[in-house]
Amino acid sequence: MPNFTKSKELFEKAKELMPGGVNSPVRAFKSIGIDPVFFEKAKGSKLYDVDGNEYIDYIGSWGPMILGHADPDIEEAAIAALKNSSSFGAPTALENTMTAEIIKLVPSIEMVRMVNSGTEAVLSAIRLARAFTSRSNPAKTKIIKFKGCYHGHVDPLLVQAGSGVATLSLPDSPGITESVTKDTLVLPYNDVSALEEAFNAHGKEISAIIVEPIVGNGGCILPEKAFLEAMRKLCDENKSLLIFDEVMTGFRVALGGAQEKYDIMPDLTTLGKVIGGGFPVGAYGGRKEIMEMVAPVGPMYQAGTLSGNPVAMAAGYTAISKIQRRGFYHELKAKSQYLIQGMQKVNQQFIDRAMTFVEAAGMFGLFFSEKPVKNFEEAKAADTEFFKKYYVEMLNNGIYLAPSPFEALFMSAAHSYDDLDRTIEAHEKALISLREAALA
Ligand code: KE4
Repeated sequence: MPNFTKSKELFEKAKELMPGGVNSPVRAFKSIGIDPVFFEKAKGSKLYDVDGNEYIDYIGSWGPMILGHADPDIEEAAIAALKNSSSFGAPTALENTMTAEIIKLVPSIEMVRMVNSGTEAVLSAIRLARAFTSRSNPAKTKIIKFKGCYHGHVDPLLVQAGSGVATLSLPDSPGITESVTKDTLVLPYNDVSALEEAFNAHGKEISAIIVEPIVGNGGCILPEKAFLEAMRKLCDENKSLLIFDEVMTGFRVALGGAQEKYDIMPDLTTLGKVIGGGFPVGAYGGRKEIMEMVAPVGPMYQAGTLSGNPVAMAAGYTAISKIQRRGFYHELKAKSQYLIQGMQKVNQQFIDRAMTFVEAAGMFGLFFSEKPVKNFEEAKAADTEFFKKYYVEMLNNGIYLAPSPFEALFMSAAHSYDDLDRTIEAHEKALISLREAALA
């Protein structure tokens, strides 16, 4: 049982200083019901907490650390940029280099704007979609999103569905008014008929669909190809825009993201995480005719003091250069599959403990459920209570998973097969311990 003394002391102090003692809610471990761990350093696939405990990391800072922590090339590039000043608030050649690379790698992007977070990328893309579609039809104000998809803390998207399928939404957080969410429709994921119904009822008013093309915020949930194809078709028929929120899937599930994996071209794409190499970076991009609506070329306003700053560009460019190495995604996929197969083999001893797994190369997930999870309702129906107990056992065994059943897990190039074997052993130890506890 690891010693968490210093983490607990720091957390008690942190709770006096920051809401919940954290700078982002999920880090507080609230859904698990234990205190969070404070970390001191990380290298490759390993995390080291303030009490000296070592963990194999499957969060990777929620996606950015696809090369592993403290990548030496990213460090070197960021330090070199830093020496020339961390920010100019003026154009730099590095922004040309970085944006040219994103345009080269993301199939649907012809022009891109750099911002400072995934949230900022999404709120800008939503504003841009409405600006673009309302030119030809001012009635186009509605946005479709899906239950279980999270797109950052963007007011119009922090909503829960009202009763029924394609209904207007209610704010999911105080401080957000109904006037902001009344144009948001929330539909079930992987439900083509609900999507068709929504367009039948509101097609003329739908400005855009925004979707996680592989869900990473409701647990890891794969799309049915027909679902993505239906979105593309309905948007074309109704002159609505399709926005792929690839903040998590971009450069994670394939070099060209989910749009390359499923060969579906969105009109706009949002990016983040991997493209920052661990620094605050987001981006939104798409067809040139849409992006030229953005100021100063077009009338849609969006701005940012540190957007495209040289340190983040140097780190991000190094990251998206290194992942172009031949076989990079093949290796990530093989590691995720190896880990899942090892855990499934262990599960044969626990036929009373059903588990399903999802693999999407550098992203994967697990549910304590009998059958594969296709949408958020089914994710919620999985044994989330058992997940909490399992989580604590794995943490105590030195495995750092996402502290919620409604998150994805992340593989990195730095994970070794020894890490994976240790994780499989920890998985077996956790299930045995929990079976013994249940029988006690
Ligand atoms: P950021 O503003 O956190 O950079 O990105 C928001 C965002 C947008 N779109 C998708 C698909 C995302 O997954 C995210 C953020 N992901 C969460 C993890 N579930 C970040 C972790 C956190 O909120 O602390």
